[in-house]
Amino acid sequence: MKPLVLLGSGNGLDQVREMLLVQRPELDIVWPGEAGAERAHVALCWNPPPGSLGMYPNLRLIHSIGAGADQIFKDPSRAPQVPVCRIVDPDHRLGMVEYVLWGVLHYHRSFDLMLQNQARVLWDRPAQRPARETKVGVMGLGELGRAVASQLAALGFDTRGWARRAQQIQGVTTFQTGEINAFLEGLDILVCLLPLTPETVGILGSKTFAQMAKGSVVINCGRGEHLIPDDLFAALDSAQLRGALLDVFEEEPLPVEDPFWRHPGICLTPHIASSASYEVIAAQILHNLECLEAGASLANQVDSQQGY
Ligand code: NDP
Ligand code: OXD
Repeated sequence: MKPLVLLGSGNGLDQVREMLLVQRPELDIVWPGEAGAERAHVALCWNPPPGSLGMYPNLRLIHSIGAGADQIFKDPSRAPQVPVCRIVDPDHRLGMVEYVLWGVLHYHRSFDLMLQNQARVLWDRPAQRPARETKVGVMGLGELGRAVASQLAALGFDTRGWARRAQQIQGVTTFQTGEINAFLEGLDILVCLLPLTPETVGILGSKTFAQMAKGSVVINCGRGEHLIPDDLFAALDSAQLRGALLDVFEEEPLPVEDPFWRHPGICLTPHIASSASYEVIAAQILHNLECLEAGASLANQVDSQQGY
């Protein structure tokens, strides 16, 4: 049996290995440096260190154990002809819908202001408005963003969506890449559910914030590198933005000294907006191993040209 090698760490890589072995005990799943690793034909990855993929010349499949595969494309040693696959899970979608709905409602109903008031023992009733008067924009209308935009629209929010290609979602006004200004204009809440690619890195910066409504909010569930931290602090300090809900960071776990932890305008969560279960991740990897062995087409293959 040709080995599978585990590259990187975090996001449950150990648990995925255990789950795979429960289902297929005969699999030879090794860490770098363990016997046979150099012969690996499949790499299972979460944040593989740059330069690591190139150390396995027999790879026939590179599998992310998450929805995003950006960390794999960052490795310059990756052989471009080896297919890259990712996880797509309906429960992942539901988790993301719950998280973003919570975030949107938190700001739309001014719970952020009321929590601050409670800390000051202040009885003050922030103005409330109907959902149809709050403009929410979702960047990225893929497996996750599409479901999020659709549910926001179903709750009555004035919902916009932005993707590379033309999309149709009931109740959502959609825009394509070149229409970003019209998409952003006057938004109250911006949700980022984009993959990280050279085109989307740093997209949450001053230029974007300036086009949104005064006192608006950013929710970032994509990747830390989508956000330019100094631009966020400047926008919060000038009150162009009233708050930011951040789930993803350039370095995870977020270092204790990072100013994100302590800024009063920031609410942060430890990359939990949504996660696929280890059972589903293992089942999808096993399915793709079978496809590989049978020479059949792989599921959830990432477009290596686009990087997502
Ligand atoms: P998909 O690949 O299914 O969808 C990506 C979407 O982004 C598509 O609609 C695509 O447009 C759009 N897009 C890509 N590039 C651009 C661009 N340059 N301009 C405009 N739109 C663009 O991804 P998922 O929905 O599955 O996941 C999105 C991201 O969410 C992941 O890559 C990951 O980074 C993050 N994530 C975070 C989690 C968390 O817990 N915080 C959990 C899971 C994922 P088009 O439709 O036209 O191709
Ligand atoms: C991700 C994930 O890609 O958690 O962020 O699956």
